[in-house]
Amino acid sequence: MSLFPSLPLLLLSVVAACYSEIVTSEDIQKTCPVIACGTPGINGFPGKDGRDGTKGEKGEPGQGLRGLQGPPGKVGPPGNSGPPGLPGAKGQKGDPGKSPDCDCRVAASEREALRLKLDRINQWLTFSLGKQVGQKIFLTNGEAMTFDRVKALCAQLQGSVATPRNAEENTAIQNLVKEEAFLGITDKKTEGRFVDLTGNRVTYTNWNDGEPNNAGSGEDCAVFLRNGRWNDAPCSSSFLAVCEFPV
Ligand code: MMA
Ligand code: CA
Repeated sequence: MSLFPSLPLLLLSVVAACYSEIVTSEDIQKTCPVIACGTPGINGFPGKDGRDGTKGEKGEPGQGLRGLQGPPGKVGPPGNSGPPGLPGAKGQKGDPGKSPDCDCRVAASEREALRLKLDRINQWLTFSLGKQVGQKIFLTNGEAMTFDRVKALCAQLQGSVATPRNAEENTAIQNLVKEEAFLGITDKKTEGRFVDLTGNRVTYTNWNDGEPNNAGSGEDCAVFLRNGRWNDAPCSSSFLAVCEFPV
């Protein structure tokens, strides 16, 4: 709004006010005939300052340039560890493992270790019993029993009833036993025809004088005598169990 149009109005107002005051002063002087009037008093002192006005509204921020942002502060100390998380999802199924048969390197080393161990055990047995002949060893548990039980016992141990094939093996048995023992030789099937447990006729024999004689009610089993020679005797009798095993 321009100031120019209002200036004449302002001046007019001031003039009017002065005229009015002058008139009032003349009126007062004109109404003084009754009361003895002195000269007008001087103006009093100005009144006290008025009370402070109400606080104004907050001004707008200044126009000055804002300072640059300072460098980041130091890293604070690590916080406390949080609670354990929830279990993860189940993983995928793994690859199929190798078959034991395929792990030949380990199996071979284990086989070699076992073979060496068995060789040593065999040496201990041979040293202790001293009855190994070639690739065969004769062993006894010291018990006397019927032929059928000896046969079953030796088979259970993956062996067979002692069957000397030559003088050397016969001597080995003689060095092992101190009592009469069953041999793996019978003539059950055909009297007088002695065969081994596989049914083959034996080529080596060492019968005692006068044997085999099939004495009494029948003697179908071969028995090793203390002198190392053989006698035919009943299979139902009990004699020492001696087995032979391949080494
Ligand atoms: C016993 C018995 C026979 C053997 C004769 C030898 C009396 O019978 O052992 O088998 O042939 O002795 O004299
Ligand atoms: Ca006899």
